[in-house]
Amino acid sequence: MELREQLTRITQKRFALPPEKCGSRELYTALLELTQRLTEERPAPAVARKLYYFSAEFLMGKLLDNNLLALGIHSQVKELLASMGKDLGQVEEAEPEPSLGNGGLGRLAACFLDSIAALGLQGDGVGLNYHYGLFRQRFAENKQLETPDLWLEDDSWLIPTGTSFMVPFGDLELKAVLWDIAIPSAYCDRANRLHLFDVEDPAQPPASGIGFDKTDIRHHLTSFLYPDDSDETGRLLRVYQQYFMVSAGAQLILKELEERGYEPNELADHAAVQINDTHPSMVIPELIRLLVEKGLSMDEAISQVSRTCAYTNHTILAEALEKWPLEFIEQVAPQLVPIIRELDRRARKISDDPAVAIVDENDLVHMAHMDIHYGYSVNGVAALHTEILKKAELKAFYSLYPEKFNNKTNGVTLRRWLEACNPELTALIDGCIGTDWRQRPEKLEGLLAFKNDGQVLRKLLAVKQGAKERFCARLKETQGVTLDPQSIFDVQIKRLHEYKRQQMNALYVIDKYLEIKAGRMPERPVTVIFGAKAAPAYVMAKHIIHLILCLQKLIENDPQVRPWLRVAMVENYNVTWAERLIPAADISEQISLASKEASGTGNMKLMANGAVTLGTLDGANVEIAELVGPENIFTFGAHSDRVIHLYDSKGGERYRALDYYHTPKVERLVDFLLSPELLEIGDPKDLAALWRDIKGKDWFMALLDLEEYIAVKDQAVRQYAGRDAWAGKMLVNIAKAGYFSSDRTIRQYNEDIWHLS
Ligand code: 26Q
Repeated sequence: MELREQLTRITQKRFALPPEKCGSRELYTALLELTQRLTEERPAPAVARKLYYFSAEFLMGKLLDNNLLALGIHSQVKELLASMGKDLGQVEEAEPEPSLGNGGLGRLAACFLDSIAALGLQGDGVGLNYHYGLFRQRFAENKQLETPDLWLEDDSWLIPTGTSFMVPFGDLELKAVLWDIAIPSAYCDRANRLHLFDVEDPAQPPASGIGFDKTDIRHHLTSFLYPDDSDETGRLLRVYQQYFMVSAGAQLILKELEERGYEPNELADHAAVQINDTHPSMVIPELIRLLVEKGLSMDEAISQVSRTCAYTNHTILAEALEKWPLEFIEQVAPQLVPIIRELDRRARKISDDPAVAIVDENDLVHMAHMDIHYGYSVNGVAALHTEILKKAELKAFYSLYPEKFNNKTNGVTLRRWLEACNPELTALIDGCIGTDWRQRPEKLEGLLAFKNDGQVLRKLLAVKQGAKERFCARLKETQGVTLDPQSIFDVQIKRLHEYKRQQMNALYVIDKYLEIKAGRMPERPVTVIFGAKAAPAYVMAKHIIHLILCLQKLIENDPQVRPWLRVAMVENYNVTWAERLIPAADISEQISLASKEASGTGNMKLMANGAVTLGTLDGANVEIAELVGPENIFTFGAHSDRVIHLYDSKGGERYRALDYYHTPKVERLVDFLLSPELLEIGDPKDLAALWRDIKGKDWFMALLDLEEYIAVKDQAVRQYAGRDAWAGKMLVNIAKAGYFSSDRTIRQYNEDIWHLS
């Protein structure tokens, strides 16, 4: 049936209207239904071994655009709507964004699902159907306020499956109801699934506010996505969530194994489980428990599970490595306690080093340790990160199991992060090198042939300019902020965390402000754009947001500075904003303290859209620098070895913020936090707390790298003026971004870890 006819049938049936008479909301719902139907017709890929990607977060972003592209009907639908006087972009505005993730880890899981499907591999995601996604952020009085994000509507991408499993907790039993989101493959006529479990009787949303009764597990288990580890509340509920997810997921695996005609003692041959950080780690003892229930001996069960499960580490921040009190597990899933103790006992036979114990002397269960002993693969997410794991954080494990350790440098799906979010750049690339790069992203290197082609370079600059103008229009419309699209867009977009050092960028802004006040103008006007949410209980992160918003206000009201320097913080930064901002960025800020950012993935998206990185040699920045060469990236800052040495109490040369504060330049910048200008705008208490912290502690060493950062950024601003040379840098960055396609990453996971086909 023709598309027009299908769409008409749906709108007539639902709204008794032809599509021409429908508004965006109705058209969105109709296209949702149409897309769902077309996807449902697609079979799953079928091979001997099936992957289950377990993750507490899947930050999917809007799906309509992505799915229309994957189904190959995007341009048809766009034209069809246009013929009715409708705009697909406008229709997409009606779609709520499912924000079932905090940041990098959740978005990586979403990119991976896209790539697994694109490559035609058989692999499903397993997670939770949170009713509230990540909170919505609003700014009032230069501070962050959180409001609930109720993303679920009657019409959504969730497909009811009719499947459910009983999950036995210590004090109650709950039914886990399975909902699916279809993941259509971009290149073959198949679809995988994202399985999201929910409680049977979820609580109705309260009339207002974000709070709820955290002890009402039965109704609230899936209410809420945890806004990362800096939020200490409801830790027990988090353990309930984790067990609910893995128990239902493990039961699903064993049910599918049986349906595919295999025995429980063949699990490892037919299933692979990837554990995305430690949040799903209890899947290991749970699978062992279920296999023993099905008649396997403990030895057999452990052997099967150890050849099924593989673990990905995403962090080296000690405070983010999960350790749960055994008594929590005793309450939530007492049936796992003897299994965990047995796993610990066996691990202690392999090594008596307390550093590798699963249950420590304080009866804390180290989730990562369980994964490493009883998983067959341990991977980091960028080359440097994996090396640090092997040499430092997980050194004791590396000497026990060197063969388990491997690196899988992260990647991003260029279908969303280039084709969909930047069709203008995509068209320019296609015009230069054809369209094969979609399935062979390394072919983007063909662009290097155009490095000295003035016409292509000018087109590239024009594409960037267009994206900047669209972003400005959008920001004006939504936040009433007017920016100058001719200025340099210097963009730092990521969760707010001290180690990511947005505070250092704020100190750069202060430096520029003072320079301009003294009559020294930058080579070209600069707009420093931030997008960041702070975990609601992360006090210092909120102080940093406050500082940035105060600087924004200060400069906005200063006619002398305003033409040369602007600060803009985008409210409620999320996937949808990222899709608008990334095409518009000139400079990509990746300035974490070396050794602290496991990989970063925003760095890859920005690079693919022609932003030039200004970064430390941290995470995947190291690999970006190697690929593009020193003339196409701006690097600065202490190297990871030195940083690790400065943290090492045995090193004798510990970092002292005060030593760096007491230089004429740095002192002036830091003290500006307590200047009359800022105190007039901001909250003196918050500014003073941040000032004290930076001066007295500065745990993530912003002052260590500050002066070099300012110098290198000034250099980038100067180089921007040479437009052709800058466009050459942009082109090289795009050309080299193919390596960071998540298709490459997933091929490597499959070849080295999953062996699905
Ligand atoms: C832990 C305990 C209790 C509650 C929450 C959490 C929690 C939640 C989320 C801990 C960590 C996270 C998220 C981590 C994360 O996003 N890590 C990022 O992963 C990316 C993908 O690999 C990397 O690119 C980033 O460098 C890394 O910071």
